[in-house]
Amino acid sequence: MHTSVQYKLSELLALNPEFTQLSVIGSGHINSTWLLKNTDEQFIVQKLNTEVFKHPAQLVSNAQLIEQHLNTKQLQNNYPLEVIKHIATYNREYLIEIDNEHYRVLNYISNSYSEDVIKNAQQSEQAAYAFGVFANALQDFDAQQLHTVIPDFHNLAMRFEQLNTAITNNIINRVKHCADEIKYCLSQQHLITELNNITQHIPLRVCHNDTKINNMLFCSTTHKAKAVIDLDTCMAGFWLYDFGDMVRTFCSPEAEDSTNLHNVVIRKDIFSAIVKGYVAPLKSSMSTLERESLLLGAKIMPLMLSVRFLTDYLNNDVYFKVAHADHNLERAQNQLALYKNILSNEQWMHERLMS
Ligand code: ADP
Ligand code: GN1
Ligand code: MG
Repeated sequence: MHTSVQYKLSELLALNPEFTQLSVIGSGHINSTWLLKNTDEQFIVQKLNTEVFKHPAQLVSNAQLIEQHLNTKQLQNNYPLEVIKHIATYNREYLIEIDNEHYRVLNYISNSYSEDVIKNAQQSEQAAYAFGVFANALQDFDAQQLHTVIPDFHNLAMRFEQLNTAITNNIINRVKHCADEIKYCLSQQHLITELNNITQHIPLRVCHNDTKINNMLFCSTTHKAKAVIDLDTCMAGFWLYDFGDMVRTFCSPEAEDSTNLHNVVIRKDIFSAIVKGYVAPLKSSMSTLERESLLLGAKIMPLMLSVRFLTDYLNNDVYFKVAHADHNLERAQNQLALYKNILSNEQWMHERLMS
């Protein structure tokens, strides 16, 4: 972060800029996040990616409405996790504009850590339980209040359309490098129909929509789940998306961009722990069909991310942050390996989910 921005931010937070230290934190693909330390205070500062989030004020408004809802639950002893709170500037602004960039400040959850790869089944059950508790706490939240921050975010048909457009445009001639991956993705479009058929019969929910493992904070002392973070994509949706994204990001022993593809597999103990943790707080609200639909989510999410990573690779890496030229292609290959492994374990997963 540029020193002049650091100065301005400190001033807006009524902190002495001389004592402000910023360090990059986390590994998110969209926003930029820093830990701000100032003598004995700590905050999270985020620069919002306004290419992705075109209306940052709407994003902050959504997150604040959810924050208020969860705070109320917490006061009633109905929400056992910590709530991420927005911090206002001295002039009571929650969205900060400096040099045409948008920032927001959040309370820092101390004594916590996030993971990019789940270590064991206990951690998996903890995180899944916390995402389930979060979903349960939002059951009486009116989804109409939320702005659609990214239209069609989990619309699989639209994601395929975007891939087809990128293939047609082929702006930097990369189609030839991923012809097999494209062909395979396009052969899986029957999932669009399966999704449309099932979603006609299950309720629309308020979803987190980005339940990847590094959007959970764990307590450094007890290792229990401590807080659900990254509420940027909270919108109406189906629980199958949140379940599917947990399966996608918890189950493989390899990171999302690992090229060690033979090891990109579903760890069965981790999957069982997700089912146990997530279903417990939601069981009484879920029909058999909705529970069954969760398995479709486990297929949809890795396929959708393969399609999104491939699309971005073809579009010259304009959406997800990349560290090198083939990064998005490698992510897509990783997600396809996971998707294929899920297909080969589908029957076992179904039995485990419904048992
Ligand atoms: P992104 O949108 O880029 O994914 P996140 O909101 O997920 O950003 O934050 C990135 C990382 O920063 C998280 O994975 C976590 O390690 C850390 N982090 C974010 N918010 C907090 C917080 N309130 N307290 C402590 N750490 C946090
Ligand atoms: C992005 O911001 P982050 O890293 O938590 C993306 C998700 C993807 C994920 C893949 C707004 O999440 O949809 O599933 O990368 N967020 C947005 O790792 O597109
Ligand atoms: Mg994140």
